[in-house]
Amino acid sequence: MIELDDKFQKIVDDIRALRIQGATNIAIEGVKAFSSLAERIDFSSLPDYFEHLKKASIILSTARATEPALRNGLHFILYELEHQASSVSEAKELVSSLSQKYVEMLKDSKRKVISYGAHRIRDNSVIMTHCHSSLSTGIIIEAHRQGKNIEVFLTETRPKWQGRITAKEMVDAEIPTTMVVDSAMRYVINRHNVDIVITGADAITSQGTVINKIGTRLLALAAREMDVPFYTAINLLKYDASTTIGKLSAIEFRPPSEVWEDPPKGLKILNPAFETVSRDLIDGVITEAGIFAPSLVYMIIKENYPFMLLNE
Ligand code: RUB
Repeated sequence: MIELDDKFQKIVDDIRALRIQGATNIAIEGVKAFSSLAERIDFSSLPDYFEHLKKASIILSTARATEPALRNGLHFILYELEHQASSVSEAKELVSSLSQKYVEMLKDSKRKVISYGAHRIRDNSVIMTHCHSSLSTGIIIEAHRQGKNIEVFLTETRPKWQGRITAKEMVDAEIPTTMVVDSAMRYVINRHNVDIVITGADAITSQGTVINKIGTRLLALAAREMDVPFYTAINLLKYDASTTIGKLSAIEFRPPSEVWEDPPKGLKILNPAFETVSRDLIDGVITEAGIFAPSLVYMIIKENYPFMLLNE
């Protein structure tokens, strides 16, 4: 175990406890924390410095198991440092510009996802979403800003209530919004003329399977039953490169106490944070490279982000 300073440990704890929440925010705050740690620590030998950074990167990337956008950022910074720096001081000079570059890639891809996604929303639409995804809320708010008449239904998202973050953003933007309990998601699609479902995602695999908050597949199944198009708003920096070589994406399980703090003795509680949505349930992924079928993801990654395929 390495010694971590309080500043770094605080970010790791905030990510674990969901005080920093949503894949894009986690990736941005995670790479910033990594870069500022890399500037603070002192080692006379470059291999020792890199060894320390690699351990720090593992601690950050395992704070939440299902967050490839953070993992890809840390790999990107470490890979470039190892290839460009020949001393600790050179590495320290480089690290902040590399982390800024990755943060800019995340922000730029988010701007594009929001712009393309907003085009997809028709005037007079009823939109349904789940959990809190800054890409999905960005799309909805942009469509509203463009003067489209829209209405939103959202789920509360048990057990951590991320739907409330989405609800506040929608209400602040003055978008007519209704919240339901998670188990009412099919009811809403059936009875409230939902035109389009848009959710975010934490990860996408080489086969085009998307991973997002638990409940997302149920929403996709309900949408399919009623022939309502289901879209995933995702920047491709969330590609899980380990799936290219056959590994399975990890699904994070969180503490049972989030579901019930004081359960009766002997009760087992399962608290999966995420679940998969197969590509056949997804009409399109809304990405920075455009809107396309999820099965095309590997080809697009190869063209746009070849560095990710060096990770594993
Ligand atoms: C959040 C969640 C979001 C994705 C995408 O889960 O599932 O849909 O992270 O977020 P949690 P974004 O609250 O457990 O982190 O679109 O902001 O990247």
